Amino acid sequence: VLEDLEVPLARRETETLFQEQPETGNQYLEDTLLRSYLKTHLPPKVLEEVHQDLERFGNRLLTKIQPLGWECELNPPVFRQYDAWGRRVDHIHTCSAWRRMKEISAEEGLIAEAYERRYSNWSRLYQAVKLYLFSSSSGGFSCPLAMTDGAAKVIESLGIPGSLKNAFSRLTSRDPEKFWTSGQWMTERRGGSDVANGTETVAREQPDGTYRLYGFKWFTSAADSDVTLTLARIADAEGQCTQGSRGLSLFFLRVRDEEGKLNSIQVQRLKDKLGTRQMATAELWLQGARAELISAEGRGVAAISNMLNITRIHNVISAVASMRRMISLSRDYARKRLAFGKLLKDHPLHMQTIARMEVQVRGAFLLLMEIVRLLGLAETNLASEQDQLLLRLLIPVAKLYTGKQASAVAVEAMESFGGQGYMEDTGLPVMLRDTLVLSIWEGTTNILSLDVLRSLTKSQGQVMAAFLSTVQVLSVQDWCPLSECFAESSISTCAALASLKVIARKKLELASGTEELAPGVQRTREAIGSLQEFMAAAGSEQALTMELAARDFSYSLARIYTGALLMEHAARPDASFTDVCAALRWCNQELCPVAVESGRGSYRGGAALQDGALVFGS
Ligand code: UCC
Ligand code: FAD
Repeated sequence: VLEDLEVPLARRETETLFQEQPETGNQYLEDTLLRSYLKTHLPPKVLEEVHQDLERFGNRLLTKIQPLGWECELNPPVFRQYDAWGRRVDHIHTCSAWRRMKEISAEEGLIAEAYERRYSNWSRLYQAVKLYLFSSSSGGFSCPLAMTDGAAKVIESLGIPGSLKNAFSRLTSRDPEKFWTSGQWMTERRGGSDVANGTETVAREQPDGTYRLYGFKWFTSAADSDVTLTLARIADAEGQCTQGSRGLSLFFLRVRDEEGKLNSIQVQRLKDKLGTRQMATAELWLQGARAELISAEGRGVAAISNMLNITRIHNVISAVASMRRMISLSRDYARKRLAFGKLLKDHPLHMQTIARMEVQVRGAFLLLMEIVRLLGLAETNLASEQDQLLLRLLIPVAKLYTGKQASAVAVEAMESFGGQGYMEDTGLPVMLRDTLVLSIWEGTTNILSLDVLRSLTKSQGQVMAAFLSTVQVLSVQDWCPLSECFAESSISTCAALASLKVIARKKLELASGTEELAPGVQRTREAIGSLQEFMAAAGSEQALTMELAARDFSYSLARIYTGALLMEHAARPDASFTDVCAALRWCNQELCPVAVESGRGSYRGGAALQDGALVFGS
């Protein structure tokens, strides 16, 4: 009888016991690193205005925008190919929350801010901060915003030609009625990395000087966008096209007309994606889509690279934002969840796990801020040549590194919620899935590692000049072995690296004044030395060495530069204990993996043969 009574009692107890949901508050107010960064770098007047707006925005995100983001997840786009009467309509239906995100983006000036330049060189950084706060609540709308920003950048860099004035003002508008978003159609079936050989779309000139495009675009995200930039090959009078990169030109086109009718485009289907399901990614047939040529003929890749560099920065923003959000939730959960008689936060091993993620996000955040700071300088003609070279180098470095960091952190953070982390309706798996794409789109890790090499070898003269003037000023000739044994291309590689090191050194000099940071400074200096030795040795090796080393080399640049940034931040007079801990911990990892792997012979021809044998088992 007693047992009968106890069972329902126990059940009643369980029925009334709920695990508390992890939550975050106002993301801006809770982000101490963000706030300390802004306080350190922004001029006081700018800081005052920006602070007020960000606090307001943080509240809006929490109360209004986050629920809309979840609605976008629950109501993914639906494709309707035919109407009830059998007519082909190719309609991509998006939910009202998605459409509201578009309005909010305009109201908040999420693109406009960067182009109005109210705060001169700080406008870009301010825009990036708003996008960073918006990202994890945006229900995937960060994606079209990235491409919209990229399109605006391309148009601005062309001097805003008359024919694109309207488009530019809409892409950068604060008026929800006027605001347009853009797509970025680069990938075709034959290849998304090798765009130069993968693009088969043909452009035929029309008597009025416009073009009609014919081809198939294999991935087109935010296919509900108003306009797009895309690549195609111009056919000559005989219908012949130039193959390779030099045959590609850049086009602007409106996706639909005023009535919403597609511009001679057919939607084949929507992609069935692992994540980013809130957003429509379509396969499109261009069947004579009317378009405007906006680059010089054959300069399509170079022209669209302005877009790529912006969207890659947005990728970094999303990577950092997703890490920050996962860790904030994980932190909150640790305060609420009991295990073995105490809260998770009182289990040292659990805290170590979260602290390791925290060090990662701090480094990534500072790297992001550094890039948008440099971009802001470049856009207001305040950047030195060296700043510009650094910006070009750091964008692919940051994109490839933070993409991988974000995936690793998302997986680890998911585990920190135990089984609940795996439950769909907690929203945590959504974050994991959406994070995994960050190392694929906008250039995969390997492709961006090769882009890092491209950026080093490309502007040889300028880099050399920047290098020489910097070394003269800072008397660090000993930093770069410009020995005669270097091949031409290696010299520019070496020079670009040296300018990177000079910056790192400047930051380190600041940090070396703080005694507690000394071990970190020491480790970073050693890593720079190892990098330098690697470069000296690589200079006399075959090109294969640098290709095989490209990924580890890029990781080394990311880790060393980020270490220097963390140290700089920790060397501020009002730095906290945790700033110092984060810097030291970052520097305790292997900062120069390329030197370690090189020492193991990983980049020799023999290693490449072994790789092939290992993969194919022969
Ligand atoms: O994935 C996509 C959209 C996803 C949805 C939106 C996400 C938004 C962000 C997240 C927010 C949530 S759109 C597709 C993205 N596709 C890629 O990223 C392509 C990846 N492949 C590459 O990056 C390749 O390296 C290519 C396509 C750039 C290689 O092309 P080429 O033609 O073979 O390369 P070349 O011949 O080396 O470069 C041609 C010219 C050169 O200039 P010149 O001719 O003056 O010497 C290069 O220096 O382009 C220049 N160039 C660049 N310049 C190439 N890349 C760059 C660059 N990054 N910056 C400056
Ligand atoms: P491939 O180029 O076939 O690459 C396959 C693998 O080979 C990769 O791991 C790559 O790193 C590796 N590889 C290739 N070449 C080399 C090399 N030389 N050295 C070493 N490794 C190499 N594209 C658009 O244009 N617009 C969009 O809106 C868009 N939206 C997307 C949305 C989603 C959700 C996804 C997943 C993709 C989207 N893409 C879009 C496409 C995306 O940009 C490409 O998938 C990506 O650039 C890779 O191209 P690919 O798929 O052809 O892979």
